[in-house]
Order: sequence, then structure tokens, then C-alpha cells
Amino acid sequence: MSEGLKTTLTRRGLLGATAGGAALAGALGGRAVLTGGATGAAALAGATAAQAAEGANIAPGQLDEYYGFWSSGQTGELRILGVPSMRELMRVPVFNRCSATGWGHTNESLRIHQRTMSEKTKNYLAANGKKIHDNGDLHHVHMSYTEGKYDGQYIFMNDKANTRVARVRCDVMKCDAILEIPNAKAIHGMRPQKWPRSNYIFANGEDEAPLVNDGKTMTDTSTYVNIFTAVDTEKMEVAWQVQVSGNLDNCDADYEGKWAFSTSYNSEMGMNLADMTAAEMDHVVVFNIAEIEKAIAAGEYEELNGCKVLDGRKEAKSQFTRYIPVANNPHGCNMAPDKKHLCINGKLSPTVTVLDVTKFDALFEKPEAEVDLRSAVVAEPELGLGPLHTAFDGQGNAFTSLFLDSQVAKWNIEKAIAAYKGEQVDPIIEKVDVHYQPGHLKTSHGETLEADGKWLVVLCKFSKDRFLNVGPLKPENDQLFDISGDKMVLVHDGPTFAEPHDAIAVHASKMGNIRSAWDRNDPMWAETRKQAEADGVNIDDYTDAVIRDKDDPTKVRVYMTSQAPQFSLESFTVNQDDEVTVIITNLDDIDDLTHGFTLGNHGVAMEIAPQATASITFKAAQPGVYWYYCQWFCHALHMEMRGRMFVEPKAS
Ligand code: CUK
Ligand code: CUA
Ligand code: CA
Repeated sequence: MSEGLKTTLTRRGLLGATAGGAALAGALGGRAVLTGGATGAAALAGATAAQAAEGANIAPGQLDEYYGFWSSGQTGELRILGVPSMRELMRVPVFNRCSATGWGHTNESLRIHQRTMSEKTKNYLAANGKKIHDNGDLHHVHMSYTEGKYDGQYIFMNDKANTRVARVRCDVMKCDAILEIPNAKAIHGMRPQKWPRSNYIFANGEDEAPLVNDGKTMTDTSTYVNIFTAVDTEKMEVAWQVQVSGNLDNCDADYEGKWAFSTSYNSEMGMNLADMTAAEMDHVVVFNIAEIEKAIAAGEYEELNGCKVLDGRKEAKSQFTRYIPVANNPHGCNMAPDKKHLCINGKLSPTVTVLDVTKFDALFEKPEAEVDLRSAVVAEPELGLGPLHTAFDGQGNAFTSLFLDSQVAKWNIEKAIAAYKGEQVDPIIEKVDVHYQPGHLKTSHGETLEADGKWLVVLCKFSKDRFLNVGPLKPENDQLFDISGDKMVLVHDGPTFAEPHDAIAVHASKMGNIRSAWDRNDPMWAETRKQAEADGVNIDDYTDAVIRDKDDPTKVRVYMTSQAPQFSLESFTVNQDDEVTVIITNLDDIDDLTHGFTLGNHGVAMEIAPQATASITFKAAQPGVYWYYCQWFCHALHMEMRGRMFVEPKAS
């Protein structure tokens, strides 16, 4: 038997046999057992699977019922998928440099990138010949909430790599704000406040470092802290920060607007693996929002790098925090839509610790040392190996990803509570195999009061043999389950590029505000508009102009418009070493008529969507003739949509 065939038989055999309930026979007998040996029960399960697959089948031209907003991990962008088809609909560049749209190069995007950039970062970048970080590690995506439900306004996301949080406007699906968070390091867990609305984004700092990180102290870990940050979502500025004991991993918020909570895998403050896993217990930090806001209003904070910082460390004995002990090295932190139960996923422990958040008030009635911190624990079901995250169906059931077991466990919260009280009940309803090593898993609307129990997406970290081999680097595998019936039914394998950590599914009815053309007055190019006015150009008059800066004659601004299949300027002339800014307004306003501007051999390209104005700046360092062209296929004469830039040689 060839190696390839053996692999096929073993894997496929095992797979099918799981559905039939005869793993060993399947593994030994392969396909023959599968087709020939179906029992009555297996046939029934097959029918359910067929129906479920039918429900996930979106025919060409048909629209999905849900928008899926996907993290892309180290690619740094936001992705939009259709659910249940799992078709990728769009990529929204955020923490990455995008070749297609010019994100990270256009002036409009650079302003967004640089708005809150610290001097330290600017200096670092300048020293490396750069203006922005062109990478990011985008783990978590969440929509803004109003009263516990998605409101279709914004998507928020974190960048663990460069300690940032960003906001994407849902009306145009573009990033409009990036916030570099001072003091904290490596923003990981990130969630919006759910009630009364998302006034804050809560953001966890994962890496420990000296609070004033200037090289004066480095190896003395007693000077290291971690920072929990609340971001004002309107201003996209830091509202306040709290210093904590231990580090911070994932976070969530309740449905009453009273609490935020974060897991910590390094309560030990260890600097290596052995030390980070040394303790028997780590903790969940509970943040008391009202107490924190009171102290901020009363001015009882320290100001550091422009942020209001409170001390919520254990030794500060504050009313800002409580540290609830949970099994060592927890990971996911998931609030159930029953408004009551918070699930802390064990990772190293095979358990999920269920906390009743209505018992948290009692933890703050006396000083931390005098309360039973575990009094809020109401269940601790043992589910399997490597629990990372939990999702909910809104009907009292939970789904927990088991990284090491490559499974998802479906279990019942009330039964887990009964079992914790000593009743003889098994909370586990079903376990299914996933392929392979699942991290986050998400149910449709499962993190809102409208959890509908229809779909479950499981983001698998490994795909191994599930797809054609594409080399040593393999895609991830995002699997879709229909969870509307008694059984979880796998209906789709979705290969994805590096590396979705998290996703949400939002019903299309929530997304009615999405535009097909820009508003000419959009704030995205407000600064560009101001510059035009200073140049005596009204960009809404669509006049062409080549303007040399009055104060700095080496700067030239070129204004033109695009309308299929032409640029209004078929050529323009600049001098060698001029700093050239090209500003283009797209006059087309019909659906899907995007133009672009790409300047040959200059590394210059940008998107100009219908009714948008976009601009890009570069140095004309070499004399000669350079063609620019529209890179978005827009018209039968799209190839002809081009023009020339003449760069006059410097007089020698
Ligand atoms: S996550 Cu960021 S390490 Cu489990 Cu939310 Cu993947
Ligand atoms: Cu305009 Cu192609
Ligand atoms: Ca630990």
C-alpha cells in the first residue's frame, strides 16, 4: 500500500466511522464498512447531516443569512465571510500594508495609523526608515453592542504584536481609528462593554514590563506590571487603566455593565515556561466598573503617558479588583447570554469553571482578604483535554473547544451546576471530532442576548490532511456546524490563511447601513479636503490642478478625477526630487465602480471607490516618463485608463 493511500484510508475511515459509531471497524475496514455497514441509527444521522448540509448550501447568486467577521491573526486584516456558505467576501486592511487598496501608504490611512502613535514608536520607525508598523497580530474581532445586542455600527479589533486597538466603520467597512495603547504591552483579550452600550472596549495587556520602560530597570521583575485598559469607543482614546497582579489573557464583560473580567495564566509573574506554570492556581480578575469610574471622577489616579492609571494590584487592597482563584493557566473567558454565567476555560485543566456573576457584589462587600473568593463558582465540569473557549446556543447549552482532544464538547450549564452540587448527572450532551486542534469557536449571535443556536464555527489551528497539500505551511481550517438539531452536524470545511483566532456571525438584518458609494463629505478625507482648500481647489468642483507648495517649493500636489475609462489628467509634469502628492476623486457613483491609481515602478497604488477622494505621496527621485494606470478593472477600455508623469531632470 502506498503511503498516500494508507493515509487516505486511515483518516477517511476514522472520520466516517465516527458518524456511524464504529470507530475501530472504520479504521480497519475503510470505505467498505462505511458504505455497506450503515446501521439504522447511522442512516438516520446521515439524513440529518444531509439536511444540515442542504441548509448550508447557498446557491450561486443567493445571499448568506449572516455576515461573518473574521480575525486574520498575523495577516493583520479583518475579513468578511458569508455564513453559512463560508465564502470570503472582503478583506479590510487594518494592521497590515495592503497592495490593492494602498492602506498603510495613502495619506488618509497614514493619518489613521499615526493619530495616536507615541514619540517612542515614531522614533523607532524613523530609525528604521518607516512611517508605520506594517504588521499586526489581529486576534479578536467584536461588534459594538447596544443593550446586549449587536448594533451594526463598528467592529473593534486588537493587535497583539504592536499593542493597538482599532475600529472599523460598518457603513463603509473601512478602518477609521487605530489607537496605540500606552503603558500596556501586547494587547491580547479584547471585548466591548455590552450594557448599556459599548462605551468602552476592554483590552488586556499580556506582557509584563516595567511601568516606565526606559531601560533603567530591566531584569528586576518586581518592577514589572500588567495593564488593563478601557478605551473610549467614540474618541478611540484611553479612558482609564488599571494595574493588575499577574498577566492578562482573555477578557469579557457582563450584561449589566457592572463588571469586566480577565483570565491570567501568569499569576506567578514567571519569565519562563516552568515558572509560568508553577502555581497550582492562577486567577480571574474581576473589575468593578462603578468603583473604577468613581475613583477616576474623583481624580484619584496617577497620570502616566497621558493615561489615568489606577492601582488594582493585590497589594493595593483596592475596591477596583478581585482575584478569583481558578485552575492553573486558564485561557478563554466567555459570558453566557443567560446574563448570569461566566465560563473560564481550563487549558491545562480539563475543566471549565463556571462563575455566577450575580454573586460578584458579595466579593466587594468586604476587603478581598475577608471574602470567600471562590463563592461565585457554581460549576466546574470536566470536559476533556485542553479546554480553550466556550460558546453558547441561548438555550442553556455550551460548546467548549478541546484543543488537545481535537473535539468540541456540548454540555448543559444547569446540569453542570447540579453535578457540582453533588447530583448524579452528566452535563456532557455530545462530543464531536474537529480537524484539528480547535481554538476559538463561535455560535451565531452567541455572545449577545439574541443567541439563536443555529450555527457554530470552530476555528481549527491545524488542517493537516484535510486539503490538498500546499507545502510545509498549511492553511487553518474553519469548520461550520449546524447546531439547530439534537446533533451537531459538520457541514463545511473552510481553509483560511494565517491565522484566524476569532470570529463572530452577525445576522444580515443588523447590517442595513452599509453604503455602496461614499458620502462626498466623509471625514475619511477631511484633512485632504482642507489641504485642497488651502491650495484654492474645491475638490467637489472636480477641477484639475498642479499646485506647487507656497512655503516649500519641492512639494507638488496634483489634483485630478477619475471617471471610467479616464483620468481627467492624461499627463502631469514635476521636477526630479519633488515630493509629489496625487489626489484623485472618483466621479463614478454607480455600484461597484472602483478605480485605482498605480504609478509604474514607484511602489505607488491606491483604491478610489465610488465618490471617494484618496491621495498618496511619494518622491519623484528619477527623471523620465512614468505611466500611471487604473488597476481596478472598471470598463471595456480599462487598459486605456492611463496617463504619464514627466519628471524633469534636475538642472546640473
Ligand atoms: S486567542 Cu489569542 S492566542 Cu484563544 Cu482569543 Cu488564539
Ligand atoms: Cu478605472 Cu480601471
Ligand atoms: Ca500559571
